[in-house]
Amino acid sequence: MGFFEKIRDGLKKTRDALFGRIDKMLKSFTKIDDELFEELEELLVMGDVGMYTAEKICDELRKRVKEEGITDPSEIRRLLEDVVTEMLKGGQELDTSTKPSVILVIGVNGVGKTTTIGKLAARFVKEGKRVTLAAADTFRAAAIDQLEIWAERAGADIIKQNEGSDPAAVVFDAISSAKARGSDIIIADTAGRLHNKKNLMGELAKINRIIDRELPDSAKEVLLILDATTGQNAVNQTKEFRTAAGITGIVLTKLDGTAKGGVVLAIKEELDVPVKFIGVGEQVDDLQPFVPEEFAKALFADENAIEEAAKAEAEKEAADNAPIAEEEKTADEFKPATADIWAQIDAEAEAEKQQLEQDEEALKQQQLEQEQARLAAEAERQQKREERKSRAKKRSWSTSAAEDTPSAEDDDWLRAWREGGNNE
Ligand SMILES: Nc1nc2c(ncn2[C@@H]2O[C@H](COP(=O)(O)OP(=O)(O)O)[C@@H](O)[C@H]2O)c(=O)[nH]1
Ligand SMILES: [Mg+2]
Repeated sequence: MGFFEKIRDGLKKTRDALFGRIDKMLKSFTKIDDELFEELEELLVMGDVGMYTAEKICDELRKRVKEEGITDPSEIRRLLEDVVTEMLKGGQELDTSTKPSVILVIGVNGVGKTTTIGKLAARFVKEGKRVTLAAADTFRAAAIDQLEIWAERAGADIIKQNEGSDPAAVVFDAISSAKARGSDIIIADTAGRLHNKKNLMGELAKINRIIDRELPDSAKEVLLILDATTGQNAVNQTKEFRTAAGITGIVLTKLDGTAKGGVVLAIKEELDVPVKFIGVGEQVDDLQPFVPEEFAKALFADENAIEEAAKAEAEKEAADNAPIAEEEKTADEFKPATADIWAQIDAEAEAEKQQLEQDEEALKQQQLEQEQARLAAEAERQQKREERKSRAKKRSWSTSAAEDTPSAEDDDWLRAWREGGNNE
């Protein structure tokens, strides 16, 4: 089955839901007016295209309708195909230009990371490339076994360690192994769930660091795998991973099982991350490079155009089905990471930790000094208060002492009072 047939079949549910409704709606209109665009926008939103992107598509359609002087609603379909194609274009190529190149595969649990890696590996091996897989999802033993099965199926090498081991160490070993064996491509699997999100992001950052230091001049792709059946939630996942991992592209899986294929548009337009591959089934050849024209055609073109495209593709495929020459493979012994390199990495981590501790210590010292200064100032104020008080006390003591001693006037008054006979 050719690529186009694959994606046509894979997108069938989205096509039926999204395009089926759009087609019906367009047929119910005799002229192009605001109401048509409003209904179209609503249908696009229902097809998981997203509000923002649906609006943008309709604005562009309005512009083109005006420019081209189109009046027939049935022409909207062709325009839609064009607008969507242009919207999706850009950044589709996977950069595997160096030897080795590295592809880091990330995403939440169950989206299809391991399956996608297996399919990718098979694709590269078929192109005559040597592939090394890194089983860096060490969270569960089953994840390592699953990747091993795919490695065998695809004819790829695999580097693994025990469950629970450091994922960055697995990636490191895979890089050393790939260098020794002359691998063309390293693909690293990762865990989709750890004890918490901070751990997961920290781990991905560490793996990224190892790749950057061991392969500073290599082509690197960080592919985020998204499950199309989650619809708009896929957009949110992209936002979460984007900051931590430096995503270079998306692989959208399980398009075969969903009518939410429109989410491709939302991802590209809202987040500006290109979709590079799409998964349209569980089999090894169910991963397809994402070609915007084909995608738009599979969604919006009429049946005749689709049949023609499929036929043309089948002919082309038959023509260039020449066998690919096997590249000579070196079989050098793989040397696991030497202790001194790990010592260096550990030393770096230790230095980082010490710096952190020093900064903390300095901060504490500073706080201590501030507190001491505050206490000293307070003590000084207190002393001054005491001094004032004692001065005041002295003053008040001398006044009351004076009051206690009867004055001459007092004596006169007392005498007068007594002599007056207390006549009140
Ligand atoms: N229908 C369909 N199923 C897929 C696709 N990609 C992956 N899967 C299935 O999704 C499930 C989870 O895949 P897995 O690779 O283990 O996900 P991971 O946890 O991200 O590594 C498996 O049952 C796969 O067969 C796809 O494109 N289409
Ligand atoms: Mg997995």
